[in-house]
Amino acid sequence: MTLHAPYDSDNIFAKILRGELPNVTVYEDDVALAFMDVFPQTSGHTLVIPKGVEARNFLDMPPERLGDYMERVQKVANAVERALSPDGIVVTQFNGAIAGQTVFHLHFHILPRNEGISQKAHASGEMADIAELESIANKIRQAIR
Ligand code: DGP
Repeated sequence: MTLHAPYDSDNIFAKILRGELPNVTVYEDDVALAFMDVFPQTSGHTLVIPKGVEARNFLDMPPERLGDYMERVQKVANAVERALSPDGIVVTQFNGAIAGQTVFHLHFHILPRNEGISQKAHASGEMADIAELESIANKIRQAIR
């Protein structure tokens, strides 16, 4: 998929937003939905996606919508920090397949990092155990402020 292309409303995250696919939600309001990544690179890997906008990537996002969305990304990152007390947090985002993007609805990754525990490969491997994701999500939900 190229960097510039029409928005595909059948992408996985659009389906999650329409309630057509399940997700383990940690936060939702009228601006953004945050949920657990089912192919987590680290324990607590969370995604934050904007609602009500057809943005494939960061470059597509209407600038006037960016501030509210980034505020939600920070809100969830702070909740992840409070809930899981990692040694560090990666906040990252990919634009275009060559850059590593695999789902073409804008999203930021929040990856808790801990000393001595390496990060798994991106968007690959085994799907996580949903009960385990629910347990982590519950901690993050309680830490949202
Ligand atoms: P990216 O490659 O930056 O587009 O990241 C897409 C992420 O989405 C990747 O870390 C794996 C994750 N992912 C793929 N399919 C699903 C899904 O159906 N549900 C959830 N929760 N995450 C998904």
